[in-house]
Amino acid sequence: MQTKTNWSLALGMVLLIQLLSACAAKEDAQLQKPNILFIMSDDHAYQAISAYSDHLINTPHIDRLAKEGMLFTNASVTNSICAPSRATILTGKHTHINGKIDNIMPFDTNQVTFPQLFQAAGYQTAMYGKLHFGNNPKGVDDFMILPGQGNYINPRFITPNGDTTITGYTTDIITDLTLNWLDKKRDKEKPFLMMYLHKAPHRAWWPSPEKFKTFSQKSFPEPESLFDDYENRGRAAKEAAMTISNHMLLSYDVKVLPEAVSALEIDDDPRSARFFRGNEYPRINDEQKALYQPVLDSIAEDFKTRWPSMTDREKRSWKYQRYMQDYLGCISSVDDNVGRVLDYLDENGLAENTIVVYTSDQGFYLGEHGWFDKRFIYDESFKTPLLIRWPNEITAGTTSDEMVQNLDFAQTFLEAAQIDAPTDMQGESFLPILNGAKESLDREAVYYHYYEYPGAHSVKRHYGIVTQDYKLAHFYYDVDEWELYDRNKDPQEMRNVYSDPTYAEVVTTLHKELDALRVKYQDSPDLDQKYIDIYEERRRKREQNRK
Ligand code: SGN
Ligand code: CA
Repeated sequence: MQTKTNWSLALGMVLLIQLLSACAAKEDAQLQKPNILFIMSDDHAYQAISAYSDHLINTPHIDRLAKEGMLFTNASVTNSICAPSRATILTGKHTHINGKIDNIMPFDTNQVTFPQLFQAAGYQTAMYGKLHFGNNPKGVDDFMILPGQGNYINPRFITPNGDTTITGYTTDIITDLTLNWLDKKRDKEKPFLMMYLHKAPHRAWWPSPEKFKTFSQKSFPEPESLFDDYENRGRAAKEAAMTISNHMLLSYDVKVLPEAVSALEIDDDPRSARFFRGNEYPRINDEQKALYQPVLDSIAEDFKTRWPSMTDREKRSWKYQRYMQDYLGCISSVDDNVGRVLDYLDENGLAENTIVVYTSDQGFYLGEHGWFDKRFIYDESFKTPLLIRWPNEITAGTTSDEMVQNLDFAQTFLEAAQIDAPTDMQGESFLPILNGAKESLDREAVYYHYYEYPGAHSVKRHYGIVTQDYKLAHFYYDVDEWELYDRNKDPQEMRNVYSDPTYAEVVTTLHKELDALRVKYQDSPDLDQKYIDIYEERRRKREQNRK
């Protein structure tokens, strides 16, 4: 009897020990799961990251991610505009499937977004900064997001417990919030997913007072195509309303005080003065004003002295310089702040097992083709910066020219965290590229579709296919034009060779491949029409409301 009891006791002990160690192993596995720090800025052109090219600015902190990780030279988006890009990132689905075709269309919140899957799998999750999505995020334990586009100075935030306004410069503040959560708010026993989302360098490109001062003294090289005349292209490029010459506003964009503009009796667009009279400049306090005003005065002075005698070309160059000074001033703050966060990871032993991603919601024109803004399938807006560091898995200093897309992020992160991805996501995990398991994905081409037309900047609707060598696009709705670019021979995309007989075979092949991609991703002429009808309906409603 005695013996039997001892035996059961011993067995019980063994079972208990096994159970405890199983729990510990589970906890260990949970702890070993990588953290994800997803850093995204808004409208950050890869041309303005020195890991890609240092002709405009040095971004030493963002560059660290390339030096210590992987730089993607061919990363792109599926629809080059803010909210649609974010919807694609969150759902892992193309615009025509997740329904967020433009910045206006509401997002159906019944859809699964990847942070929800991380949260359900035991991750600590948070989001700070610009979501610009129309809805509050789902699947995050904590968030503070800017309403809509948000403000650069003294921004208001939406939080789970109501609104709050914080004094200071938005890029610094979003970083403070992020660091505060990492340091004080999260459960350090669990892996984390942090979405750290900058507003900068979005229009109207408003740098911090210090950067405004220093960058207004700098000058920058002009891109070769600054004076593009859009010959050899279709109507879409000619009719886009995003030129530095005609659509970049003197007060709103390049910060010439409205008094200086009217002193020269120039008819600036009526919307232009709103920067100084609307919700941006007037929200700053006296202390901030004392820092900004002297720089604004000297810009106004320079403008009044030089503008009247400038040729049109010189005016374009002058505006380009002002644009770059402000845009790059914003980038410089983003870079400094990325540095603060990377330092935090280093100092807290988090660097090794944290996947740090730096990207933008799309690319941007920095004077190429005479433009600012984005939207087109052409490279500067179609491509987006992407740098990823994960010391445990990625070989430092590697470069990949794989055609990865924002469509792939969700599945990549989920696979890295060993969480099952829903089967209806449309991307492909590029984890094998990151950890070197594969040299390339089984992907010959990517698909693109832009919708927001008629709309801001008048970039016509188009869809297309991009391979390593070519780009074929169809502009439709109020045109029916095809464009083909030879990416190797014409990297600046200055010559549409669609009708050039030398490319006849390429055209035939690409048409077939494009049709196949449309089928693969379930896009169709019916859906094109559905999304046109939505615009027609919106227009009818607007007209009715006017009556
Ligand atoms: C605003 C900007 C546009 C910009 C869109 C979309 N105009 O409308 O220049 O293209 O946002 O940007 S502004 O006069 O309000 O600055 S997005 O990044 O949100 O898609
Ligand atoms: Ca954007």
